[in-house]
Amino acid sequence: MANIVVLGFQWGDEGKGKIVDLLTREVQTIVRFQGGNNAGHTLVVSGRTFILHLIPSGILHEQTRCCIGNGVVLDPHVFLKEVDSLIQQGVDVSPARLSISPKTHCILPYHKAMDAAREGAETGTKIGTTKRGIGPCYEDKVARVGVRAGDFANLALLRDKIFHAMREKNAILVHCYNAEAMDPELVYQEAAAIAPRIVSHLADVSSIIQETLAEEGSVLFEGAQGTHLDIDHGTYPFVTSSTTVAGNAASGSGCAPGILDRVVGVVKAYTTRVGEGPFPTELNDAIGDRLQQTGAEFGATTGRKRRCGWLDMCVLKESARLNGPTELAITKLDVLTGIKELKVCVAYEHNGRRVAYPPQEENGLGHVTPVYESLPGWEEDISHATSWVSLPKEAKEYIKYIEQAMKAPASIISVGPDRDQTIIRK
Ligand code: 2SA
Ligand code: GDP
Ligand code: MG
Repeated sequence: MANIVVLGFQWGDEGKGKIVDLLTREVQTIVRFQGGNNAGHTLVVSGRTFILHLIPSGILHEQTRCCIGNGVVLDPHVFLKEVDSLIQQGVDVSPARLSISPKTHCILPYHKAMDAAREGAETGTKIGTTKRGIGPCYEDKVARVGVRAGDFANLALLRDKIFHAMREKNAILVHCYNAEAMDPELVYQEAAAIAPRIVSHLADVSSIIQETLAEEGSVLFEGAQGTHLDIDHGTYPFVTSSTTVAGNAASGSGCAPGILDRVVGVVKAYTTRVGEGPFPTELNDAIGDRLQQTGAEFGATTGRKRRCGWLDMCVLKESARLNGPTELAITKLDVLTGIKELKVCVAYEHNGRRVAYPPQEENGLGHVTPVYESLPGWEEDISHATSWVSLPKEAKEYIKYIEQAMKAPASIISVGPDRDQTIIRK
């Protein structure tokens, strides 16, 4: 029994939700350890589509216990909406199956107001956030004025914390952004009204992990966003506000790093990005449009069109360096069908030198020129391929190229959104 970390190796939306759903068969417990409802994981099961933002993608498997770890930021109203929508679809989301760590920080309406005000401001850097209040909530956590899920069990404490945090927030909203002040009593009343439901899901996630291991079970740690959106290692400042790399699977859920056995790097067969920020292999041409349309590249949370481009091995090799993948899951290979010449970025020209990894200074990726190699494409429809041998020679070469550059085997190859459109290599 191995514990598995599943991570996005590009800028998010690699298809992590589908891969988590597949690997869930091998585990008993699933934990989300960072991010919040900025994530959007799409799962297609026998033609039915589920989009999950906060609740771990493993929830669709009845035998699993799903946890929201301390490293997540949780919007309690969105959480309950997602719970209700899953109940309507016949999924068991009772507290016995779905737990929230009391240490998880909560996104409240003033966090969303701050996010929207900053993104709408004329000055400052526009990040292209999802406007879900993610950054402001993590700011409060680090500033030690955050409201945690456990506080919903103590309404007097909850009220005090909301009033304290909002004094500063209202001053900023009004004086810096010319926005309306918010009423702390109203924010508190709305939170208090849902407190009993939130409290019913509180559980010690760290202990659940330990219990799973003690019973010889295993745990899957579900990443959100992607390595190059990491607050430290991503394309700062065009990043999300959490640590998205493998190391955080342990601290964001409350376990020791030594228990992480497998790291599965999810790699989309081309590159996409939503929001602002540098993207060296971006294609603003007919091939870019083709990838966007064939791949149905729209944000699962905001519906924004995703920017599309060629595969970037410099970005991927850095992800391998940061996360140490034991294996890869390569997704959306079917989307490349019919493109005669597939370009892959193998290095960058940067300040007159050729480099193999992203330059580390701020906006380094904004000042590189990609160096490409070409690989032959294939014409055959691969969306029903279920075995390695049934893939066209060129598709196999493309996969082998990625494996060699990243020094990790591709154990899963995805050729369509459905659970069944998958090649598992033993
Ligand atoms: P935020 O809201 O503060 O985390 O935004 C900061 C940057 O992080 C990017 N980001 C994402 N990029 C890709 N996918 C994400 N999830 C959704 C999805 C996105 C959507 O699955 O499609 O629907 O738009 C995600 N979440 C955050 C964001 O674009 C900013 O660049
Ligand atoms: P995540 O955020 O990494 O979980 O990815 P998203 O769910 O935001 O985006 C991935 C999209 O690609 C979803 O709409 C999936 O249903 C879809 N998808 C996943 N794997 C494949 C695949 O192999 N081929 C195709 N065509 N679509 C896929
Ligand atoms: Mg997504």
